[in-house]
Formats: sequence, structure tokens, C-alpha cells
Amino acid sequence: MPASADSASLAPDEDKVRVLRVADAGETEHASGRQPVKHVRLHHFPTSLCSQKVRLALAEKGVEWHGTIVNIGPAHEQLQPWYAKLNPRLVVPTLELDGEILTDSRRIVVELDARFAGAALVPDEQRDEVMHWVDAQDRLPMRELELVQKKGLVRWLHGWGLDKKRKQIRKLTKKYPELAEVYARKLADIDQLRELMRSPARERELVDEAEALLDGLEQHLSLGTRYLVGDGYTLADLAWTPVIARLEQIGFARSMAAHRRPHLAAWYARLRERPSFGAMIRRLTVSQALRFYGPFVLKTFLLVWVLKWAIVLGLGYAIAALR
Ligand SMILES: N[C@@H](CCC(=O)N[C@@H](CS)C(=O)NCC(=O)O)C(=O)O
Repeated sequence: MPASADSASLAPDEDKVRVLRVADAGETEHASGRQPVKHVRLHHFPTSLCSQKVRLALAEKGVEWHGTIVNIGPAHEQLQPWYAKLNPRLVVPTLELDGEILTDSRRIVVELDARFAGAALVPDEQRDEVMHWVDAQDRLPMRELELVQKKGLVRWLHGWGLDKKRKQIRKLTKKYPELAEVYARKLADIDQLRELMRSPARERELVDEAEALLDGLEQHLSLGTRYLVGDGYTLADLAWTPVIARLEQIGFARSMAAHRRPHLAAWYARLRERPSFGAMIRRLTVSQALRFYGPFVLKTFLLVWVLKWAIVLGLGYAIAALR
């Protein structure tokens, strides 16, 4: 496949064809000796952490891919039956390799490394150690941590959003009874998040867990290697990159500062220097932000505006009637 930066005609929800030659990868040829993959499609969302992990792996392996954005914002496209068929957990990302469906970012990045040519991210002789760090990352409850780091109005809005999502799932369950089980699992998941928001003790525990992990990373990196497992970049570094970047965004920047954890800070600086870092991080463009959040904001403001005038006019009539 030619490594083009743009493709000519794309459906509105499709990304451009992406490719970034970080590693000296061959074309999308199977490293495992299987048939070469002809078409790679990632269902993802720009700001989703798990999508970032997969985009990073695609960039590091130099794989050309097409993207479909699944709006996990207020429209909750991930709950729709067409997506449930691809990913019954109703989350992004999902990767299609010539129609074969892969879900779960951990599994996806491991498969990408095994199936595509380019620098091996899990070298045989370091497999156990690399996978130890990959699994430690996978166990870190980032979604919960992000939730408890939200404060004030943002936190309230998030809780309100979860309740709205619950209502939407109940409606979808009635409409698509064949997906009742899938939706029931999603409802249970939301209930757990709501429960967490009522447990300050668990919230503190989560923050302590994150700090302990940063301590562990600092201690390990202080042994003097350039990367987590030796001096070469591996899947261990890849898996942690979006997590460290997100922790920095959600209030742990000071915990990762050079004066607090110098080895961690130096390692993160090395990760940020890699060209793949830019390919992973994607902010919403203005048009995406308007498309994903605009209708919701408009509806909410319109409702507030209508309510306000209903109250003003109602009071006006009531006062006039009393005179
Ligand atoms: N273990 C899964 C977790 C995926 C996940 O939680 N994805 C989030 C975005 S990072 C999502 O789709 N959230 C929307 C939702 O839960 O409805 C993975 O690693 O792929």
C-alpha cells in the first residue's frame, strides 16, 4: 500500500489516511508470516486515552490506517446497535484488520506488534518484563481516576451526564431488546461510577494508588535505563505514554515534575520527543467540537432559556391576575 498522507474522497465521519514512518517498517506486511493486511480501520475518538494508545502503536509500527470517529460525547454513538456488533462492551477503540475485529486496547497493541513488520516492541528475550509493565498499566483504573479528579461544576456536569446516559440506555433497551444483556452490563458499569462519586474514601485511595505507581516508576527508572525495559523503546513505554500524558493533564503535573521525580520526568521527556507522540495526541478541531458537543449545548441552553421565559411570563400573568 502506498504511504499517502491524504486520501481523496472520504465519508464525513472518516479521518484521512494516517501513516507515520517512525520505525523503518515495511508496508503492512505481517511480521508473523501471515497474509499481509490490506485494510486497517480504527474506530476511535480523538481524546480517548485507549484510542491514543492504539494510535501510538500504529504510528510506531508505521502502519497506514483509516479512521472512523465514534462520538463518545453526549450523542453516545458507542451505544448504537451498529457499534455494539463490533464492540459489545460499547467502548472505543475497535480495530478492523481486513474485517477481523479486535477490541480492547491492550490486546490490539499486542496484536499490532505481532502482526506488523517494523521494530519489535516486545522483543522475545524481554517479553516477561515488557508484559509486566503493559499489564500494570492495563490494571490502573484511569477512567475512575479521571472521574475523581474532576471538581466542582465539571464534576456535577459529569454526574448529570452519566444519569442522562443511563436514561438513554434504558430507552435503547426497550427499542432493541436483543441487546438487553449488553445494555445491562453498561448500566451496571455506570452504577459503579456513580457509586464511586459518593465514596470520598475510595476517591482518596485511587489518588494514593496513582502516586504509589508514580513512585514505582521513578524507582525503577532510577536504575539508569533509558526506557522502562532496558535502553530500547518497547511496548511497556508505549502503554504508559498516554497514561502519563493524561495524568499530567488531570492534576498530577507537580507529582511528575523534575524536582519531585527526576527520572520519571526525564523518561517522559524522551517519550514526548518521539514523532509518534504527536500522532497519538489529538485535540478536537473546532468543527469536531461543534459537531460532537454543539447540539447538546444548544439543546441545554434552549431548555434553560425556554424555562426562564416561562417562569417570567407565568409570574407576570399571575401578578396581573392578582391586581
Ligand atoms: N479496556 C478497554 C477500555 C476502553 C474504554 O474504557 N474506552 C473509553 C474511552 S478511553 C470509552 O469508550 N468510554 C465510553 C463509555 O464508556 O461509554 C480498552 O482498553 O480498550
